[in-house]
Amino acid sequence: MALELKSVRSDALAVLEKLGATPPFIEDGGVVARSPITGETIGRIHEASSSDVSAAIEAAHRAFLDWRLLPAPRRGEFVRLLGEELRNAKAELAELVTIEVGKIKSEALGEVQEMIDICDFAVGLSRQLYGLTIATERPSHRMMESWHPLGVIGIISAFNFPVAVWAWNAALALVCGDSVVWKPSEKTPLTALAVDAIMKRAARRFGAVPAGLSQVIIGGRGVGEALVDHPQIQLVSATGSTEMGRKVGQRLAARFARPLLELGGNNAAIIAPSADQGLALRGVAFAAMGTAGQRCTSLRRLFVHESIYDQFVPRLKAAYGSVPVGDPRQEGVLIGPLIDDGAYKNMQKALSEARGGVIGGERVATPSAPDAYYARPALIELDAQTDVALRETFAPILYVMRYSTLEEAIDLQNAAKHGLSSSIFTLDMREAERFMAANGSDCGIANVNIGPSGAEIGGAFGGEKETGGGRESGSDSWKAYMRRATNTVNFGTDLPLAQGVKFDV
Ligand code: UN1
Repeated sequence: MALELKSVRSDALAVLEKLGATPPFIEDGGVVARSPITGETIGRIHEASSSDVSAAIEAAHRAFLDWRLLPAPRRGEFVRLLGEELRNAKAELAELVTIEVGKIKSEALGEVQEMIDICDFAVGLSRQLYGLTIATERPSHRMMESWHPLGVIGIISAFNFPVAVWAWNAALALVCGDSVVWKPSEKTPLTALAVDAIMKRAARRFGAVPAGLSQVIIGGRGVGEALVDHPQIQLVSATGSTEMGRKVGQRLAARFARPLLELGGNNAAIIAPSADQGLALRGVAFAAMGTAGQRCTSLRRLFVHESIYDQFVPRLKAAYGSVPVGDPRQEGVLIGPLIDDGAYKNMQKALSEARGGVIGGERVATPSAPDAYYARPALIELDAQTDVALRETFAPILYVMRYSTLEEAIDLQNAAKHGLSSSIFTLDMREAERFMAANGSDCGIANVNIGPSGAEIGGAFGGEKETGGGRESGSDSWKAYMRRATNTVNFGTDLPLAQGVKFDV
């Protein structure tokens, strides 16, 4: 069946205007803002030069010097206003996310809600940037830890969460007393410019925001490299491919700057014999097909116990066969387009390499929009976990395999190079605990009876191995955005040295 797609360009321009973010489009060159819904170009945007990047970072550094002195709860008040502005703009920003990334409405609204949630979290945090008091070995001494603002934080974000990942970083960094310079994916410049406009509204309401505190630099790899290499950037939080993260990590290490890497995932779920199969089916369907398989937490590998395989997998296949693929603006559609032709080609390459029973994967015809790429989600049954299943393909492909013992399933799951997210569906508490134990899942996220995607902001988000080791968002992730000072204070009249050392002059 062919899809009839209406142009999105005028809707895009109208929503940009509502957001107060109509960019000065240029005629030629620059970064192309397009919509995957139709493949149309919405406009071209000036790409930052290396001197633009330096100027932005230097201004952010000057802003940091003032911002770090404002009491943290005052900084929290600014983030509270940002959260309020995001609430006001939620519907419009979500519409723009749908237009620029192709997310269905509910997921786009969820992404903006994730921004609001992290703002709320950061506001509370602004009164909780606690350090420890530590027992000392010396009389009349006190030891403590102080947490201080770090500096200018570079944020490199990916197309698939074009605004939420910025918010995870920016909301925390701002309450921690840092300034931020953001390089969004070159595939999503418009949502970034819209967020910048929202940020400016919050800054006007707050009043005392130093100029340059939060900036956006639009561009490709060169702009990212200039950001990573700039000596005034203290931490780079980068979300994207492992290949990109490896380069970013090495460049930062060369100048002893901090990395916070949130790279790919090749996430798995285990369906155990005792699983509530109806619940597991919904969990698997959302995690594997939601966002057209383009989340770093998307489910890509499924291990189903041999005793229930022949019940569970046919039900899953039926869901794959009937899931509505189409224009994400349309009510009822659950799967929108892939981001671009590159994503579609990678998907087809993986499908042609996988030998096994494949359902789905075919392109949905879009005669009125030849540059739009819609594909039916693919489910591939494999006899063994082959190389293609161990590679992250950023597309709606699910590899399904049988297992016989939990040990075997955990080993298969942990065989991937990435270590982001994982889950088990079981009603057996021994299995659930074994999965979360030290010799269980080796991922940063290990869930029970929910899929691997769709995390809340309250927990630390990130993963091990080739996922890069970074943690963003909730829990104590804020510590990455601050520097720790250990303070030892002597309030006595003697000077006892630690470890009993004598040095009498
Ligand atoms: C990402 O895909 O980079 O857990 C982030 C989730 C979302 C965030 C995904 N809250 O799926």
